[in-house]
Amino acid sequence: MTSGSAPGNGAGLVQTRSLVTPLPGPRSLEIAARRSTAVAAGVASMLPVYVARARGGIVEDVDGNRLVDMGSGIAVTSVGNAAPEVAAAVAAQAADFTHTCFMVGPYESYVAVCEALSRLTPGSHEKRSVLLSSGAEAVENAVKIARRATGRDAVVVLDHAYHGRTNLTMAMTAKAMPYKAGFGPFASEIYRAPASYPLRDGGLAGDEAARRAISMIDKQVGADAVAALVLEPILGEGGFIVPASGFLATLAAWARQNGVVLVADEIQTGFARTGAMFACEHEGVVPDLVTTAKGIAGGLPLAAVTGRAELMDTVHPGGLGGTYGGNPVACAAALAAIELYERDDLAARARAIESRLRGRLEPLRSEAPQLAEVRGRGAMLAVEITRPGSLEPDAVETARIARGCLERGVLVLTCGTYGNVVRFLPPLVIDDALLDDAMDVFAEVVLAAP
Ligand code: PLZ
Repeated sequence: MTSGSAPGNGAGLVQTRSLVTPLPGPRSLEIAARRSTAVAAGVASMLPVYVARARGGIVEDVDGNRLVDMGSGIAVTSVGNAAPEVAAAVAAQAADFTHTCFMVGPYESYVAVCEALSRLTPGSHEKRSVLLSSGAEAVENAVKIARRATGRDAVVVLDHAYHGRTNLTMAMTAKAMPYKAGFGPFASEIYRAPASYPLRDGGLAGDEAARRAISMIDKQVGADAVAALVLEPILGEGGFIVPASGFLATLAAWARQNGVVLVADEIQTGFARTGAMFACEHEGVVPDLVTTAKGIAGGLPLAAVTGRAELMDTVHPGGLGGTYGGNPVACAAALAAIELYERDDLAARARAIESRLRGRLEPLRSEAPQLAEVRGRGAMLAVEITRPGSLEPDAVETARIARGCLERGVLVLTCGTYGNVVRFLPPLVIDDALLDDAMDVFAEVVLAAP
C-alpha cells in the first residue's frame, strides 16, 4: 500500500532522510535573501530551507537535502505529496479547462465531490454541500448558513479553538498571538465556552466538562440566542487536545434540544487523519454541519460545508458562492484523493501509525520527564512539554526540540495555546522506516535536554 523504502522508488524521490549541506544550504540562503526584500515579514515559515520536490514521506529542498515529513503541510497531504493519482487528475483537468466559475458554467466534478461528501460525512440523513477554497471560508459559510437557518445571531466556540484568519474566524479563534494581536476590532456575537482539556482540568469527566460549558452559555448568552455551536472534535492548533469521552455527545444533545446548529470543524481532523474518516465518529456524534478542507484534495485548495439538507437549503439561491469555490482542478484532485482514502483504507493506516508512534513515545516518557502527556488519535499525535514534575508549560524546551529535529532533517510542527506541544501529522502513506527514523531523531533530541 505504501511506497517501499528501496532507493529509486517514489518516482525518483528516494524515501530516506539525507543531509548533504548544512541547513539551510547555499541555494536556500540565496532565496531567503531575496525573500527578505520581497515577502511580507508577517508571513513566517517553519523550515529555513526552500522546497524543490516532495513525495510520499519526504520533502527535498533546493540543495538536495531530504527531510522526513512529519507535518504534511499542516495535515493536508495525507494521501502523500504529489500522489501520482492526484497529479494525473490535476494534469488532465488542467488540459481540459482550468476555470469557468461554478456560478457561471457548472461542471460535473463539483457535483461528484458533493455526492462524495454526502456519503462520507457522519450521519445517513439527506445532505447538501457548498464548495469553497479555504478552511476559514468554510467556517464563515457554516456560520452564515446557521444564522440564516435559525434567525439567531450568537455563535459559541471553545477555549483553545482555531478556526482561521479572516475577521469572523479570528474572532472565533482563541489565541491572540500570533493570530489576532493588533488585528481587531473583531466580529461581534462570538462567545467562548470552556473546553475539555483532560491534562489541565483535573480529571473532569466529559459530561461534567460539557455541563460547565452549557452552564456558561445558558447564563451568559441564553440558549435561544445561539445560532451555532462550532467546535473541533479534537482541538488542533490549540494543542491536539482530545476531549474527555462524553464531552461532545453531551454538547450535541444540548444543541439538539435547544435548536442550536452543531458545526463540527473537521478541517484538520477530517479525511482519515484520526483513524476514522471523520473524528466525530469516535464519539458517535452526528453534527448538523461539517466543515472540511486540508486533506480533502491532496494539496489543492478546496474546502466545503456539508450538512442537513433542510438547514443548507434555507439559504436563498445566490446566497452562497465565490469566484473560485470548487475550482475544477481542485475538484479533480479531490475525487482522486477520496478514491485513495477509500481504496487504500487510509483510516486503518492512520491507526497503524498511531500504534507505531505511541510504541516509541510512551516508553520515552519514563526517561524524559519534560514529556507530560502523549495524546491524539490516529496520525494526529502530540506530546505536551512541561517543566518536569509540574504542569507549567515549557515553550522554550518545545522550541528546542522542534529546532533539534529540524536540524537533523525531521520536519515536526508545534502547536498549543501555550506553545508547548510538538505534533506529528505524517502523510498516511509514509513508510514505517521513515516513522522509525523520525522517532529515533525525536528521542535523541529529547534526551539531549540541557
Ligand atoms: N479550522 C480546525 O486547523 C487551519 C492554520 C495554520 P485555512 N489550521 C492551520 C495557520 O497558522 O494559518 C484550520 C484548522 C481548523 C480552520 C482552519 C483554517 O483553514 O485553510 O487555513 O483557512
